[in-house]
Amino acid sequence: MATEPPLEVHLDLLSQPCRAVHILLACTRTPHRVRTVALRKGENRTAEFTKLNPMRRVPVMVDGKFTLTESDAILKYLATKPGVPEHWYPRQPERRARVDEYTAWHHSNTRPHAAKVFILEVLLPAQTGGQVEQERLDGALAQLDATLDRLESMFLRRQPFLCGDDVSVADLLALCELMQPAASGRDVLQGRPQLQRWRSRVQAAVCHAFHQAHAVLLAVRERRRAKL
Ligand SMILES: N[C@@H](CCC(=O)N[C@@H](CS)C(=O)NCC(=O)O)C(=O)O
Repeated sequence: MATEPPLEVHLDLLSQPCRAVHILLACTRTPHRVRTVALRKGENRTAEFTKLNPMRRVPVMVDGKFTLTESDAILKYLATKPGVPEHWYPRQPERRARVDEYTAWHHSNTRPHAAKVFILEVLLPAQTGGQVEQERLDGALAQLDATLDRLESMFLRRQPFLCGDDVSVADLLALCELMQPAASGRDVLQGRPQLQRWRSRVQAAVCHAFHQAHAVLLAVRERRRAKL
């Protein structure tokens, strides 16, 4: 009998949504194979990868004949596989809707605002060799601050995790995004004890998977520190 090819994920661990997928796969012990797509080498622009995802973005998941893009869709697909603990993406309609509520909000709030800080502070200076544009960075930090306020006052108001009493895919998307500015040594949760406690709870819930997924990003931080 022919054996099923393992589920494949195309990832670059310097990418925030890719790390969320990586952590979920590790925590749920889903058998899979990682295909690394190094964005800095332009490996997302090859003909082969473009065939897989014409948008040339990671993450991409291939499960047999089924190819899926968009981290949100991939995380929810993986979380509904048989045997995966329910808390990642609850079945009960209201609880599931709470996760969907956050993930819908995430892509126009936490994601662009944290990513902009990283782009201005790390990516653009690395690409152009220029200085950080302080005025633009201050603007980005102010936008991120407003998003962090909302995370505290809305999503974490009465519960330990963003969408309830247990960790879900929403926490993975959020934390991986908020970690991205750490590449410059910036802790965006500094001075925010409520969010710091949430981060510790998520890290404890996913344990070694967090460190595995973030090792590459934190190595960037260490290399930058060594150059100072
Ligand atoms: N909405 C997509 C965004 C994916 C995305 O923006 N991926 C970035 C890395 S974080 C990428 O592949 N960028 C390559 C490029 O734009 O050339 C998701 O959540 O999966």
